[in-house]
Amino acid sequence: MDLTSTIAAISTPYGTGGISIIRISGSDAIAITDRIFKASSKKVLSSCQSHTIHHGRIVSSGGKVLDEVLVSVMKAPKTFTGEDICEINCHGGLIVTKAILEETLKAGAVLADRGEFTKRAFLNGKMDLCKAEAVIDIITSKTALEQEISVNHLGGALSDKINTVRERLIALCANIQVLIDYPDEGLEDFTDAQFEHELRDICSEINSLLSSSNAGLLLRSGIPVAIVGKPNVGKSSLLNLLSGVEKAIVTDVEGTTRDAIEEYVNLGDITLRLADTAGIRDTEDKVEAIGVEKSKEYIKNSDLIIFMADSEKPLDQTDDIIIKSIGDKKRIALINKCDSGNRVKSDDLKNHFEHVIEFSVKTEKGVAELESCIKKMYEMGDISCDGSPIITNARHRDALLKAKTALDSAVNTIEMQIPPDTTFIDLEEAISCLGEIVGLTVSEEIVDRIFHKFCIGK
Ligand SMILES: Nc1nc2c(ncn2[C@@H]2O[C@H](COP(=O)(O)OP(=O)(O)OP(=O)(O)O)[C@@H](O)[C@H]2O)c(=O)[nH]1
Ligand SMILES: [Mg+2]
Repeated sequence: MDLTSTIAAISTPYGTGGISIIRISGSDAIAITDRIFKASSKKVLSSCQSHTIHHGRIVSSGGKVLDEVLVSVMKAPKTFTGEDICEINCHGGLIVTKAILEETLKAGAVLADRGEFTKRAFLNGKMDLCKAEAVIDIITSKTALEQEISVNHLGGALSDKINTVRERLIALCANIQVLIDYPDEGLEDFTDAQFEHELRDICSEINSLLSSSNAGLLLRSGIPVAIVGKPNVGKSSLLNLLSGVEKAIVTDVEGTTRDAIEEYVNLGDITLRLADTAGIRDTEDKVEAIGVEKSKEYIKNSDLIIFMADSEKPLDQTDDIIIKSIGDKKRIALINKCDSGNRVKSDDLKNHFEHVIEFSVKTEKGVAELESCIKKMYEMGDISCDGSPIITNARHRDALLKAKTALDSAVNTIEMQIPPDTTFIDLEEAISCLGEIVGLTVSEEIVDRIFHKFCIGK
């Protein structure tokens, strides 16, 4: 890509609006704008300070006044693209906006390609590839939550995580390199056991990033919510009702759900990653016991807990234990099966729960109240998608999967008692895959493809 040209484009949506913005970026941006802009102050923009705004008129090459405008001047390097930028704020009519763009082209700018401003920001080192992709995700996000995740990525949450893991792999490789170069010396602080421990730890970091993505469902994310309660209170029935799919098996047998089941649920603007967990109780059954342990793990990792009680049976000690295990997490209590019982009262739970809803999966009583309660908690900032990075992008996921394959192969090698230096190639492969995500080792073709998804003017 030619970085020496100065580019221009309309950066606001195509159509009529209150104002439109024509953005010009490149080494001649200020000189070009000076050719078509007459400031009310009579100053030329090239003599103005950076990050200032100026009132005036755009005058065509034929001497015709096209519009009264505000022009902002931002000088490199502290700009979005890292280059000099002028932005012309004109009145929002389509004809006038296009006419001004035409004038910038006549004055020496070239029309920007799709995403070229952001691509220049990437090529000029203003942002890495994850952050650039976050820009497009913010523009295209359809829900408040998607937007929140993208802003989080733009802030560097994902890049930081990837870079840290990548640095750790590079350190491992450096140690191996020393062992290869000086086989007789050995490294005091780098035993085979330490190598294996570090390698496994890195694998689990990558696995946790991967588990935040969900292959089939185009990598959405949501607020992690766990439904907990004793066996048979109706947890699986609730998951099926809210998700609209019969995902979890429902029977009147206690201990039906053995393993946690997750489903995505859309509540208007927000998405929940809802988990149905195994009913918690003391059990001799080995499989069920593992499920119970997993339920406790889910409580820890969720942002909101929906505790369910069964109104056919009074609360007992097991309910108390479950409520205690919720700790200080945000919570809502549902008294389910209100259609057939009334042995649990709201007052019984008021001490532990600010929100108690009389509920029935069968008649759908309380569903609207539950939804509005969750929405309010989200809007108040009580619950959110957690700050840890979430993989929402298929390209990132593919690269992580490739890194995982390479690292799994390294772990296999170690398990076969083969010395760590033989894993060097696998580790290098993983480093390169992680580099692809942040754009350190990515091919030009991929960069082009990514930025082509952008709209013109961004
Ligand atoms: N009357 C009535 N029955 C319900 C309601 N919700 C669930 N049930 C019944 O309660 C039984 C248990 O439902 P599940 O959804 O399997 O309960 P669970 O909490 O997932 O149970 P475990 O997986 O064993 O922990 C089933 O027979 C359901 O049909 C309700 O609102 N009213
Ligand atoms: Mg169940």
